[in-house]
Amino acid sequence: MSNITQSRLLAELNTILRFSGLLTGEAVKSRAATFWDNSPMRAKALLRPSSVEQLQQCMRLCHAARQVIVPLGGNTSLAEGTAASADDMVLSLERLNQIEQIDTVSQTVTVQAGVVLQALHEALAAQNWVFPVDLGARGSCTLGGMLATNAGGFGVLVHGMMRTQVLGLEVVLADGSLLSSMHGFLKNNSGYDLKQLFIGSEGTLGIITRAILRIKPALAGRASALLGVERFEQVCELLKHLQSGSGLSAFEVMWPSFWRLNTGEYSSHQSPLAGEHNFYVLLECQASSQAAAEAACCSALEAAFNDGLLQDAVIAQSMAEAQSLWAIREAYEAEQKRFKQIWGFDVSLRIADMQRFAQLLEERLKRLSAAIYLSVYGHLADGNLHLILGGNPPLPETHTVEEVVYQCLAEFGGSISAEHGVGLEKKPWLHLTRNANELHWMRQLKQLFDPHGLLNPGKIFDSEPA
Ligand code: LAC
Ligand code: ZN
Repeated sequence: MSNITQSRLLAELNTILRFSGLLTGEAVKSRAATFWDNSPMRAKALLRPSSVEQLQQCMRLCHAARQVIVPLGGNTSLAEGTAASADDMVLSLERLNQIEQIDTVSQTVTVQAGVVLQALHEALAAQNWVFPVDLGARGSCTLGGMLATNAGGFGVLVHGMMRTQVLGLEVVLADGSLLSSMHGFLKNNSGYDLKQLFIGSEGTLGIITRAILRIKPALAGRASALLGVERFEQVCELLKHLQSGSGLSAFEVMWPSFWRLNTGEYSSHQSPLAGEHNFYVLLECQASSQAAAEAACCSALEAAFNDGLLQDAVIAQSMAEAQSLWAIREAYEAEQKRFKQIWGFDVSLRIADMQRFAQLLEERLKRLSAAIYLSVYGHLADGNLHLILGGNPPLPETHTVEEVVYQCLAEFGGSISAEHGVGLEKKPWLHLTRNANELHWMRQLKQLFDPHGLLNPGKIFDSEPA
């Protein structure tokens, strides 16, 4: 145990980080708490190492001083996974932002944790390669944060989540030591696959610093279409239909509550479909050329139309039209304008249960408060729904609202977090998804890797059972 004082800790960190790498006081406060919350960032200091060695030195010092560290990626967390107190230090990976190597023979890219997703997409596109994970926060989320939360997004039905893309991982542990598993090939069954422990661990077991990820040759053609569908069974039938031979690469479903909100008076978007529908499906098909993608999409939709699976469809005729369709799906402005209070949920459940769940939840929320608006949408093929609950006061307490949602979800055996993680926000409900034995072994792992509880403590679960 070291008796290093706080002022000495800061002075030594300053020496390691060479001044501009260490922010304190007003420089910390001048940053927003998160992408979603403009209040000042709270932290005793913000550490911005520019190399893995610097990061290790910082961690060694902080470990000796028993200083709590909250790792930070693109700050787009939706579950308070990076919330910090005024006594914590935040460690941002923002200066570890190099794409180190694109290896088109091995079909891999080696990245530092702070690389922004969009920057990776652009660097690969220039060489006709692609990293297949994509999501709305692409302009700010970082690969390290995406790995730490096992992010999903739009392509999961074909390519899997972040975990599926990882061949190699490098992690700095709580004591500053390096755990490197930077292999660049898929098959490696030579003992425990340690890197898997850190993927989705929300920065509680180690700090992800570098990774070797899988890349794929880019398909030049992408066709997007928006469909209006009458019945939920038809939505599911459509998915199955499109999964055979159309090159389906995304299948997003939006309930009318979502559609009305995001094409209505609080939105800058307009519905490109004339009528109203019970379900809206936004899909994308990929192929080796634009003509082939459009042909595959058109013929699959024609067949579906002839089978009576859809009521209406628009197929984007240009990249700009495709983008305007996707902008409706990725929008979040309308809910922010219309509601003073917003509760977001990210749940998973069997596809077959989704509509009954959405209906039952709507009824129960109505009973709780007529002021709550429920907007439903999500990555249907992944069994993943996002729920936005919005309203203006007077409204029930957050806990009461969460109880209604999670109680309903538990009746369908769903998970309280599909792709956004647990953070602080979902911690009280984790027991609905994870049994006591699972939680016991999670705590054992935390104890093993971080015995002093210095890495993002209190996230996912508390160190002692409640
Ligand atoms: C989305 C984010 C909220 O799918 O996960 O839009
Ligand atoms: Zn999502």
